[in-house]
Amino acid sequence: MSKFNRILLTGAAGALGKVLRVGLAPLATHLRLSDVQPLGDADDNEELVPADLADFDAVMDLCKDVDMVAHFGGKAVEGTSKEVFSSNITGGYNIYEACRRNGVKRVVFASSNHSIGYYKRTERIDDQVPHRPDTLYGVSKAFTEDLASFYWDKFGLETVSLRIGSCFPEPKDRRMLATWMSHRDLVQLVSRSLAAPYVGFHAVYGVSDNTEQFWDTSSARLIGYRPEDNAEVYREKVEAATSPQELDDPALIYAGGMYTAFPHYDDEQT
Ligand code: 15L
Repeated sequence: MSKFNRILLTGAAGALGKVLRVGLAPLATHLRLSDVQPLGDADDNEELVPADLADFDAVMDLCKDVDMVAHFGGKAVEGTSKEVFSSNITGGYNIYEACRRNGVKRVVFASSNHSIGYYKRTERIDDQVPHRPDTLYGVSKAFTEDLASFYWDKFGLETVSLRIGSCFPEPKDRRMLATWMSHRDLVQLVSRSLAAPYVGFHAVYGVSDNTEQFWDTSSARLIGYRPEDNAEVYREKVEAATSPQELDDPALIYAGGMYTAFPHYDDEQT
């Protein structure tokens, strides 16, 4: 796979960021790592640049002399409107605008299945369906996907948008038997997204080769992704540890699972 001069990884101290810090190292001469959380000590090929994504000047500095960005920073779960908008919407805008001004070629964006969470698990959806976000968090991911599409059409800045299912060491519940992506498959998907010769604006579903699947994953195959893991090997363990859900439970009906049943988080603040 081609070697880049410099890749920026945002969210490098997060759960997936830590996996990619190791997994992407062979792809770049310099791996620039950023987060608001501590990043530890720098390895030989690493540059540590702490930054708040809501601070445009800091993000401008972050994106200088970078070939491509793996944007995994921001809030990774539902939150209050203030939290989600500042880290994911302002933060997403700052990344795209700083990439444009710095001439960055491509962003690999950690979107989420929650941008389309209100489709039912019985509907076979592909990457072309309209967004149906299930939370403010999902709305922020849908917003950044639209922003990415705009930056491609108007300014020629490419994006692969990864609608990640559930990326954990192992599936934790019955839904994740369909939505799970292993860490090994994550590294492959991000590597392929960085290395593909042409992507324009391209959305893909980030899941392993699970026997049970909610989404049409063919757009990921177009960029060479061939997942190696399958959640099925965990089925017995997961089913023994969890009870089946009621048939009218939204967490069972919709692909977004329990996120579709979350309240508005601002209500808890008042
Ligand atoms: C996500 O987008 C979250 O980041 C992750 O924590 C999981 O909740 C995942 O979705 C999921 O849908 O399982």
